[in-house]
Amino acid sequence: MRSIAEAVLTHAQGVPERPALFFEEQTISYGQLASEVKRFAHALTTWGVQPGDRVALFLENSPAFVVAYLGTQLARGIVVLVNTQYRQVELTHIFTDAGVRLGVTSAEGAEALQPLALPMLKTLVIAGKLADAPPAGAPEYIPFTAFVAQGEAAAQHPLPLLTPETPAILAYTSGTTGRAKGALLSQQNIIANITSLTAAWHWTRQDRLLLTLPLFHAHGLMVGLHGTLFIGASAVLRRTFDAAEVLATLRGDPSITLFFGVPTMYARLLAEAERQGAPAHRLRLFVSGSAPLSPQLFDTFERLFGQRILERYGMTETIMNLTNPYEGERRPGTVGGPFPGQEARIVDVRTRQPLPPGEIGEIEVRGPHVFAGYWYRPDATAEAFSANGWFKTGDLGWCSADGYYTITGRARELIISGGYNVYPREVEEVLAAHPAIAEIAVVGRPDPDLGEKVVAFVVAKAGHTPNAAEIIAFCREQLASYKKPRRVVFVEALPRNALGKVQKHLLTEPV
Ligand code: MLC
Ligand code: AMP
Repeated sequence: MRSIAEAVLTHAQGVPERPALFFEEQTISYGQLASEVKRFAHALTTWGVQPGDRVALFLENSPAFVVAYLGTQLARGIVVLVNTQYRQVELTHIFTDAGVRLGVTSAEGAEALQPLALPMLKTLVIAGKLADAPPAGAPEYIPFTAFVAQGEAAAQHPLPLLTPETPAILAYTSGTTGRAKGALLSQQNIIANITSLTAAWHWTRQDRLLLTLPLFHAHGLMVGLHGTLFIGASAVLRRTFDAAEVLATLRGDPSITLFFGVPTMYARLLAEAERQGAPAHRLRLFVSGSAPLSPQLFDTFERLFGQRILERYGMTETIMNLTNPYEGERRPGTVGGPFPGQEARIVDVRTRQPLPPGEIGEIEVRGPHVFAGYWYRPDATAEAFSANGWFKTGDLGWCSADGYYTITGRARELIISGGYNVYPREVEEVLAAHPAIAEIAVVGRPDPDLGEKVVAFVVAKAGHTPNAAEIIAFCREQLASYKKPRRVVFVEALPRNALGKVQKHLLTEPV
């Protein structure tokens, strides 16, 4: 199998009636999914998509997302993933940097894109209710169904074959500077990783995943959706996560066997289960990742749900790296060891030499799952690798003598809030432009629900008295809402060292 799209076409030939996706009232079989995907791919080629062209998905979870995702790859386009919370700063950067020609979005998404100057973007395929006709100068709109129908006439032409090297996904992920970089993943990265992952977690065709994670990030897409479609299993896809609804589904649907979530989802499930009682369920596996799962959450979950959560560790550039065992000890507070066919090690941050068990250093990984590089950023790509193809994750940790990795911190400045990454620098850059702000420092603080929350320390400009609400609103206008400060602390000055660098560890807020 060389791609997830090919896997879907193969399942469609062998078992066309088997359900692939359940979404709201719809049941979509492999046969139906494959024919929609092929039509979408043909429609793209008819429209003029060339191999390597970037097609952005700026879309909530829905079958249309899955069709457009696989269809784009089948037509040899590169899918650009876009979080639906992104606003003008992120959208302008991603669409421009990736040179997106065609976008698939909702009517609301089209509204968010319209005022931005995006000269490369020619057309938007609108899934859902069509917005009013676009104003002059804005991209052309085509309704999703009409677009897919254009593929009908071309359906007899063969589609080009995907090879392992074919670029598949451009996923933006930030770095130490405020600007996100596009991590380019190939079909080989995807297939190598999902082959290891499905084997490690004993994923079979009989499994049914309750999928409430967003499809525009690695966890929902490259673990949840890829695993399901690769193996020929099924998923109950939800638009969003809602703790009460998930509990009701676990209680009422004995066919669900798998659930994957970020720690915030587990914290909310537990809070809800404590209110209404834990459901009797038939799941064989709960997986957590994207942010640290506390041993306390692990224990309480085991007590209430009778299952030890399997924690794993991944990253956009590498998809999944480390996993606790399916069989064997799932050790709380650790992320286990490398998936089959992949390698990991701990190195000294300065010398880049491997460290013995028990010593803290940076985690490096290597294998066929590791991306080729950042989109048109050879400098950043070179910096991301050590000698001999080891990828520097930027995460700190140690490995026990028996091979379990524990993540202790991050070499880069990063806040993980509810499983979403927030780079302080990006928020600082936006807020530094606020007319009443002289200086700003953004940090992460522990939060019982989100794991970490965004807090801003602000020095007001002389003669100005900004309030927290207006600063938060200013941030929300330009950036994804989850990046806004949850708390704003006004200070006289920021602590700086002799070189003038802000010493964030000295920032303290009044209780
Ligand atoms: C939503 N909000 C958040 C937030 N999510 N604020 C901080 N952190 C978050 N994670 C804000 C919204 O901006 C909004 O603010 C308000 O909360 C309500 O929005 P909502 O859409 O109703 O949110 P909710 O349903 O509560 O979302 C919580 C959540 C979601 C946990 C379900 O954050 C989520 O799906 N997280 C998963 C992210 C994920 O998939 N990460 C994987 C990345 S891949 P306002 O002000 O607008 O009302 C990766 C690699 C790997 O990391 O290893 O997996
Ligand atoms: P992203 O770049 O959005 O893919 O986020 C990847 C980052 O999420 C990693 O570099 C880690 O910092 C973090 N992460 C993922 N899984 C875990 C985990 N199980 N425990 C701690 N951090 C994690």
